[in-house]
Amino acid sequence: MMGLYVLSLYSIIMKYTNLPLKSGTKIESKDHRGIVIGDIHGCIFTLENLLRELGSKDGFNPPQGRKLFSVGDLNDKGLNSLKVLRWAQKLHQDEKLYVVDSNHGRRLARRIHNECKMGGAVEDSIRELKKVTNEEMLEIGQFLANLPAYITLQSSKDKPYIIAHAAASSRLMAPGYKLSLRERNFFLSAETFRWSGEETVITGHVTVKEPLKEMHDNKGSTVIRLDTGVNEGNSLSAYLIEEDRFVSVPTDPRDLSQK
Ligand SMILES: [Mn+2]
Repeated sequence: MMGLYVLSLYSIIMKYTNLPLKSGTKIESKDHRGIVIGDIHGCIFTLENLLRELGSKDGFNPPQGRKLFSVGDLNDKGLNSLKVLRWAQKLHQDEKLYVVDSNHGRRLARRIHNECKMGGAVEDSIRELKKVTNEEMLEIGQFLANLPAYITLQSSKDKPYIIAHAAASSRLMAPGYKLSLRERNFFLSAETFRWSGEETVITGHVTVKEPLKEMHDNKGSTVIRLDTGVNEGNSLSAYLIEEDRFVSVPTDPRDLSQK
C-alpha cells in the first residue's frame, strides 16, 4: 500500500516537472543555404537516399555549403529510430543540423524520463532503446527534451522562415512572450491553424501526398507542408529554402516492417 502511494505521488510530481520546455530559438544562416527535412519516423535508409539525392557524399553529412533543419518526428513507426536519433544528435553537436520539438519527440523524451505511461507508437522506439546503455538512453532523452518549440531562421533571403513541427502563431511568437505548456504544445501537435504572418512557415505533422505550399490568406501568407508519409510507404521530402524547391525520394522498403 505504502509502495503504491509513494509511486503515485512520484508520478504526480513527475507530471509537472522537470524536462526543459524551451520556447523559440533564432538561427542565422547567411553563409549556408538551408534544407528542411520532413518527418523521418525512423526511416534511416530513406533518409540516406534523400541526403545523397540532395548532394551529400556520404549519405550522412549535409551537402557542401548547406545546413540542415528538421521539423521533428525523428522517431517511432519506422524500423530504425535509434539510428535516426544518433544521426540527428551527431549533426546537432557539430552544428550541421537544427531540430524542433515535436509530438513524437516529446513523447519519447517523457517516456525515457518516466513522465508518461507505456503505450502507442513510442514503444517502437523504446524497444530499440532497450539495446543501448542507460547513459546513451538518457543522452537521447536530454537531446530531445532540449529542442525548441520553433526556430526562426534568418537565411540569406530577406524574410525569415519559421520552422515548427505542426503549427505556428504570431501572437505566441511575440518577443519575450512566455509560452504556457498548452500553448507550447500547439506548436508540436495542432492539427490545424491559420497563418497570417509575413514569414513562411515550414511544418510537418499533417501528412500530405506531395510536399506543398498553402496560401493562408489573400496577403499571401505561406505554409509549407513536408510530411509526405514516409512511414506509410510514400516518400520523404525536403525543402531547399534558397532555391524554393522540393526534393522527395520514395520510402525505402527496408525501413518498414514486413507485416
Ligand atoms: Mn509525424
